Amino acid sequence: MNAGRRFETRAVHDGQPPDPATGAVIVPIYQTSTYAQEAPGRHRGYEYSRTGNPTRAALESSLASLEEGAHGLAFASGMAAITAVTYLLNPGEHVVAPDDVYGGTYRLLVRVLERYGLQASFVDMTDAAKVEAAIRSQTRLVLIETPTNPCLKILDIEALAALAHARGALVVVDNTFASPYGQQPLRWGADVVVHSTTKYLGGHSDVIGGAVIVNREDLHASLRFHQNAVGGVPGPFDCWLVLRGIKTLSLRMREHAANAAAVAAYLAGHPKIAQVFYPGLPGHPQHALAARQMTCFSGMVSCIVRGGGPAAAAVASSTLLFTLAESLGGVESLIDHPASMTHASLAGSPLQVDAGLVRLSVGIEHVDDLIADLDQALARA
Ligand code: P1T
Repeated sequence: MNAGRRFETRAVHDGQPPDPATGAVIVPIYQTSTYAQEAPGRHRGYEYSRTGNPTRAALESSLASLEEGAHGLAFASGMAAITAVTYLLNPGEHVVAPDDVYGGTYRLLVRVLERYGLQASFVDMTDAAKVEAAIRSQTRLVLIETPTNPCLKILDIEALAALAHARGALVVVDNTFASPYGQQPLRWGADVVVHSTTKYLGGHSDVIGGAVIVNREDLHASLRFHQNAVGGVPGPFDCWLVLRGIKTLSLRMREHAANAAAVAAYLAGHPKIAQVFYPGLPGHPQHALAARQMTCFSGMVSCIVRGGGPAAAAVASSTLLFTLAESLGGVESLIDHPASMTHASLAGSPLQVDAGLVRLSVGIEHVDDLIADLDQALARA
């Protein structure tokens, strides 16, 4: 690891030296399930690909470097990564999570893990007093998502970590929306970082993956044990795709953010838009915190369309360049209607999202074309 080097350099090189066997400049896809042993138990560090694979090891090392952590672990999806973190908990323990959170995370905590004896509370984490009040003696984990999905609230990692640690809870940050280019949660006191690598890290909408990054050796040992014991690992080709995406992460994030800032400014001036959420806008309620905590405001923009659900659905159905689809973080722009798509699992719960909300994953196309596309879609709505 080259801790002294800049992010852009580490993204290209760390974990990815030329292959020692052949000199191949790109880490090979070690498409193998198992490894020959010289004698029983005598091998070159790899026994079986659920336990370890050289392509996955390269990705894990790259991820650790990007997040400035000691250890990275790769998983088959973002949900598999979050699930792996919950293996740190025991029945009867409690999680505090944001009231604005990815629908799949809510579904996991409430509809799966409650059956196994875990409890979860969802609170507005922009208010430290509400987090303080939600923490119980059984609280073992404070799960932070920042920016939150889909309303892009910015949560103060340093302040929440101090509060959680004082009460004996671990702090996990889902850093998917910021990417490691935009924010390094371990620096602010987080114990664990998770990612859906499906998004900005992969960057090309062609792979599903997840990651966990930690510094603490005890957490690493437990997570590594469960990664192997439970088995939600990614295949070598998927690891290779994420590794390739990582090399251009900084270039893409700068372009995503520049385009998103222009799109947010355009939407803020549009008469059919009631409210815009983008942490880079000076009017965002946590803009000052975002400017302090983030090194890039990322490419996600959400807005409330006047006229509620039907108007929002009409806009989402009328764009030509922004593809109507779930997910985010790829080079191509996507548009999402959270209430009926990514956050449909919150329907009927206290966390249900506003039907007038539209979420944009702003890509790296020319910004004039993106704004023209939104302009024609809003004109039709
Ligand atoms: O889809 P998967 O790779 O399993 O990642 C789940 C996940 C975890 N955390 C956050 C913050 C996420 O946004 C996601 C996935 N989100 C979408 C698919 C979406 O469109 O919001």
